[in-house]
Amino acid sequence: MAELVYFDADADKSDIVNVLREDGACVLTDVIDDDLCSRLDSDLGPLIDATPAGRDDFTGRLTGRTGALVARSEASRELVMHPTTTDLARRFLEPFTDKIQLHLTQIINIQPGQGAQPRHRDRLAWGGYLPAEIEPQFNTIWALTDFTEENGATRVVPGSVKWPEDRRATDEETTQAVMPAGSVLLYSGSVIHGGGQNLSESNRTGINITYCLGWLRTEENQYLSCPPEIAEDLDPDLQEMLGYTMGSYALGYYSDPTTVSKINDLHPPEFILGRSPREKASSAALITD
Ligand SMILES: O=C(O)CCC(=O)C(=O)O
Ligand SMILES: [Fe+2]
Repeated sequence: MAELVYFDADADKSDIVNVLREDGACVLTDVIDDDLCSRLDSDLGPLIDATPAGRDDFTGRLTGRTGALVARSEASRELVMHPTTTDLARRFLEPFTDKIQLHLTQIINIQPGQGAQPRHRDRLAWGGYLPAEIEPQFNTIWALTDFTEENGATRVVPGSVKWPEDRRATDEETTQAVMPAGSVLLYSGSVIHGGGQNLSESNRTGINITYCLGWLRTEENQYLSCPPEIAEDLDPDLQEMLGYTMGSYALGYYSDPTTVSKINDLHPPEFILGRSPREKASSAALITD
């Protein structure tokens, strides 16, 4: 029978990363305290109530999905920048990138009666063009309610990261990320998984916060979900996670379409937030002479 590994929140990070590389998923229990859980509840409750259910069987016709959590919820910013998960995200993706970025923020509220989401690999968002050796993504689903077998705890196929692309998982090879509220499921972009079926009478609410390689296009367009007039008041580390810094010497500059600058027309993203870059990338990596 398939099983996930469970860690305490303060477990050794290299042990966690090793399990993620082998199994593609694991759970950290009791990572956030009751105070943050209740601030998340009060920020997100009205958003959950106002969100319509999904448009098809993949997003779930009885599943509410709500984005733009950085812009909409102060408490969510603490999850996005949680020191444990961001450190793990960096370590996990470090073989493939200098920088990571926020890929999406999404409340996933699975309502009673919702069937299981089709199993999938999140990396297919990039259409299958990425070579198998490149792991593009590090995902978290924070449990805002308890995640139980009955209410649709995320289904995961441990070890499927190493399978050929066309191998399909059986139910015996699939387990569920059963965990108490305040815990977090960590999983890669390559592991087969999906939302569970909700046979209970209450909602299963998770907060999906995912990170990807700094040089890829993100699922949630962070510049539109968190535009400069909101981003300018955020912590610089969070601004960077949203993509408001250069991704490398060449990636991510802009020009102001209303004027041609007399000093330098190619601006780093920080310029629109009213500040200068904290560091300057070197052109050395580009040069082949
Ligand atoms: O809600 C869940 O447990 C997983 C959702 C998921 O995998 C997705 O929407 O891509
Ligand atoms: Fe997914």
